[in-house]
Amino acid sequence: MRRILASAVSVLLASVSLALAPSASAAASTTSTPAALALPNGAPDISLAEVQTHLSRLATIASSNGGNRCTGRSGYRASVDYVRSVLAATGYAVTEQAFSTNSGISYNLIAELPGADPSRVIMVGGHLDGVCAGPGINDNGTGSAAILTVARTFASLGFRPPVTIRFAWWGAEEQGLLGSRYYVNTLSSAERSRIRAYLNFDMIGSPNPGYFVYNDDSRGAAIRDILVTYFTTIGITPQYTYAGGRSDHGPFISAGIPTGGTFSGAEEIKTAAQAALWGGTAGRAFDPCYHRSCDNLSNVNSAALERHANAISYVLWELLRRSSGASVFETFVNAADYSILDRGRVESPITV
Ligand code: DPN
Ligand code: ZN
Repeated sequence: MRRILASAVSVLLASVSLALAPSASAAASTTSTPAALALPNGAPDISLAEVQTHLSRLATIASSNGGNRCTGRSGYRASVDYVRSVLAATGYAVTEQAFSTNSGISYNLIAELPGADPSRVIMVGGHLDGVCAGPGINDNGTGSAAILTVARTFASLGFRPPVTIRFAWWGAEEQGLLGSRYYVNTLSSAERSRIRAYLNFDMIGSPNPGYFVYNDDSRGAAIRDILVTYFTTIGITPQYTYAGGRSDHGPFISAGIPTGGTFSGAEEIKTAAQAALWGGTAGRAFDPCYHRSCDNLSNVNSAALERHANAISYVLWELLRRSSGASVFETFVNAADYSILDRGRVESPITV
């Protein structure tokens, strides 16, 4: 596993550095192992076990803080402290952004992996808060834990991505996207224009799961298409969802930043056609415990969580690949048969 991740990244590193040192690619092609356990585009596989570890820590935080992790209460502060400490132990410099709400002070957490070109940033985020009615495990412990695992996995590769990857855990989503809106509104226009894409993950382990790809931002069409390709490649037929006003990518859409994301469904009822596509129970909500006290660890479908968590890695890797410059990749792809560098792939017009 380690070796395979390392080989996947050595391919990326070699391709990034090719313009400077062509011999690097030759070295990589002779020493690398084909990325058998990597995702179809060579992206690092995300450990379900690690996602579940973070998720159960969030569940414990809820149960020891009155059963919730909601804005203005101790369970939210403890959630921030947990994610922050994991990131710090991974070597990230973490920024906390405090803002006030009618329910009290809330916090956004931001951490980044600096890129070779720091003037371009890809953001990945989800909300860390939950409702006060329950522990908020599917909504949105799942997205929070998966993004944390992606942040740790990408950091463990020890590479410098071609552009900066910035991870965000938002506060006060449940009060109306307050954290993400605060973040976007307080960016200078120069900072805003550095953000080339925002990827959002909110509810990705629903117990009667769906496989939805956001389709609510025309600027994010290329991101949407990457995610559709990912699901199709792993044998799942995704459907589009129009979630724009309902999660933290909303403020980014309003700011003109390309967005995308995946979703496993909330209170809506799974149709017979959807059950035929994805399994599960027709006529039942994707998440019957949505915003309720039963949104606990048993309210998560681990297969769905693993697939959606891997979607994060896949889309991030694909955007990094595209941001490195096609000519560099094409030169390298001739040297070895790695699935990571699919020369025949149709390029999207997105500019990162
Ligand atoms: N965040 C939840 C909500 O605000 O209702 C559920 C949701 C997540 C809805 C993602 C749409 C997309
Ligand atoms: Zn949510």
